[in-house]
Amino acid sequence: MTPKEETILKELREAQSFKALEELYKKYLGKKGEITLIFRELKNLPKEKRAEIAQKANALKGLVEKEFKLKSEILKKEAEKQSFEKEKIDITLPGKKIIPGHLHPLTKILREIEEIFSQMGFEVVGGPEIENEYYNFDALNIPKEHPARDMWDTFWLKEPKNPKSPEGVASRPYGAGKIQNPRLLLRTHTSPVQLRYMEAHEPPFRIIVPGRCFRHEATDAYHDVQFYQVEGLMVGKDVNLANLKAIVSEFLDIFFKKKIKIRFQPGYFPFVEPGLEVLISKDGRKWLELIGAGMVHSNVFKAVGYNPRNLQGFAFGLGLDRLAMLKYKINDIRLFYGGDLRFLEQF
Ligand code: YSA
Repeated sequence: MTPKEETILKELREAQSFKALEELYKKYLGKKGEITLIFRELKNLPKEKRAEIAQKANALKGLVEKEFKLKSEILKKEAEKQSFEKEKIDITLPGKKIIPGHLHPLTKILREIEEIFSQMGFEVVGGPEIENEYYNFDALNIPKEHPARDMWDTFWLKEPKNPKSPEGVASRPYGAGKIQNPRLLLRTHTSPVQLRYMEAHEPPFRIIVPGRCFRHEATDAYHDVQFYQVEGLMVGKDVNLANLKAIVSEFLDIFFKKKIKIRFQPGYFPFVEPGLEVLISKDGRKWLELIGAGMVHSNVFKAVGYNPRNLQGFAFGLGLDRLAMLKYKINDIRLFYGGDLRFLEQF
């Protein structure tokens, strides 16, 4: 091996990076590389020398290319090794815990309720949270100056200045055309949906209406400004109070998976006659009001165009939050709406 060949090989072997190796390749075999120039100069050499020089140049070129390939492999392996070291995964390290989301306790209870009533043949229907005075009060036999309106402290909505403006139209999308009293409010109970359903359907039927209600009242452990009710309505020819009692107590027994102690007592709601309240035993001694109920008043049937002589129906409004409180043994309704994860993560 000539000293020149030795120098070139040494340089190639000592290259520390791909970049350095590339530079060397350029230096010897690039367009203006030293070996390339030898080939270019061949034509200027005397004929007798050409063959010998060409042979030597070819040998040198072959040597450089071989060494270049070899060194490239070495550098590639080293780079791979380094990156493996860097990206090494320690499979013995404890993993990061992924906390899955889950349903809100009230949603769970809601689904259970829907399931039970569905099995009893009830259809689940919905209605608007923004209601008008007609459905929330008037058509439920609670006209404007009726003292019973005080039972439902109401959040009234501001009227749009121009009812024909886009905001005005958008603010009362529900049946505003035909009603006499379109003042808007946040519904105080789910009972208005009774009317909406009856206007559009013929008996016999049985429905439940789960939904959010709003009341402008002071909060305490059992009252909040927003809460959920589940309305029930069954209308037909022979529906009677015994049916109401049977359905309510059957539902509660299935829901709590044991025989539940309940008490029926007279209650007053203008849209039923007779009216009653269902109380449930909190701890065997104290009683909690859970449901308002009764037989649908003839004026309600008249408001939806039914003939009250041919029909009877029962209805009830159940406090879903209170049911959830009893099931989960929670002593303050406001915990459901506080968004405190320490509370919510327990379900
Ligand atoms: C009565 C007769 C019917 O034919 C149909 C429905 C009704 C119920 C009626 N619409 C009503 O709202 N009655 S109520 O004011 O007594 O409320 C019914 C239930 O909702 C209560 O028993 C209670 O469980 C729950 N509730 C009422 N106000 C609440 C509340 N839950 C939490 N916070 C509040 N502020």
